[in-house]
Amino acid sequence: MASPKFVAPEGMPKKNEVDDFYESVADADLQPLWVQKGIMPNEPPLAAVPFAWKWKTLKELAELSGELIPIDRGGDRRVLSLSNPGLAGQPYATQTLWGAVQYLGPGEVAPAHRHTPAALRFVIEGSGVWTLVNGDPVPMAPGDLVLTPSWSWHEHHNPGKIPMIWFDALDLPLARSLDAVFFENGPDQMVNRAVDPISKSELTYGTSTGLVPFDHADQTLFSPLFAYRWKDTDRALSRLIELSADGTASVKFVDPTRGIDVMPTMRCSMHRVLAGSRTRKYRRNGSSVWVTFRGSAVVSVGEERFHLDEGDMFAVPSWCALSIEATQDSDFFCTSDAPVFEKLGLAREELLD
Ligand code: 1HN
Repeated sequence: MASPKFVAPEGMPKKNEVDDFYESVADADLQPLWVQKGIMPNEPPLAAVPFAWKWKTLKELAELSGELIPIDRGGDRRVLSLSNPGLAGQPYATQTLWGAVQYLGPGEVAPAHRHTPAALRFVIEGSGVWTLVNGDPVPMAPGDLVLTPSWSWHEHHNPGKIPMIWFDALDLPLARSLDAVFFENGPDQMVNRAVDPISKSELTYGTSTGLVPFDHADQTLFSPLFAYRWKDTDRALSRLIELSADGTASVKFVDPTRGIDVMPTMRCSMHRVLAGSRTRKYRRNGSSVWVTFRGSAVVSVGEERFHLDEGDMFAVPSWCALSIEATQDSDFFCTSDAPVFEKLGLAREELLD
């Protein structure tokens, strides 16, 4: 005898029809919005965590890498990346930024290459290194910011007697997430040249404040000035802090021809906080990576508090409140993805005190 057939009452979906529907949707590689959870959260669900790396450890391991690991084609760069413990083992400091220490021993060369991710160096210690940026030799010294913008050829040379350690930042995680990464090795033939004390880029764009060549017609999106010298940064901060009411002063590194960020994906800034002073507490979306260049301070990032000394680095993930209280006169280098957020109309900021 045939089993009785139950028919769903008028207006009620038939269970089998619904099941069949979901199966058909999945088979068609589609997904209904109404079953998604958390696709549009009230606030960014963060993976990266506030985190600090101590200089003592960074330096010890960078030096050890110098003893143990050769650099040549293949390895190319002796770099230890800041790996945010919230990012599941990825070699990234934040969701969008690569941060690292790079070690170049005396007599060593990191060979030429270029990539679409933009990079910058902030020098922490050492001397005698120069970086060839698109054929222009740029000497490096502590406190200097050196740019190697997207797709610019670069190679690092240490003809000196002592090692150099610098902080590297790249927009690599961002570029990766946009499927925008391209990479190319340069010729194996090393350049071996005398280095001018001042790069062509600085002679052209960096010697007189507010003056750039009359016929400047650069079509690139990045600053044609590749090096920002510590003596200039220090002088700007010293003068600003004279005028400051709260013992803090900040400068932004800009393209001298346009007054905009040095590169389209990374903002660079330097912050001075005098002993006993505290910066205002704010949070922004987008993330940043910081280097304590000088001094010591207590920094609060989200729910965390870190005691920082010279060389210590820290990551500020998106939407984590930040404030810095100096215990000694302190200078911090910072790089962030703020230009991206601003250009895309996604920037948000909240002052918390
Ligand atoms: C790179 O090219 C350098 O040129 C440093 O010094 C760090 C990290 C990932 C990919 C490329 C450099 C890098 C890098």
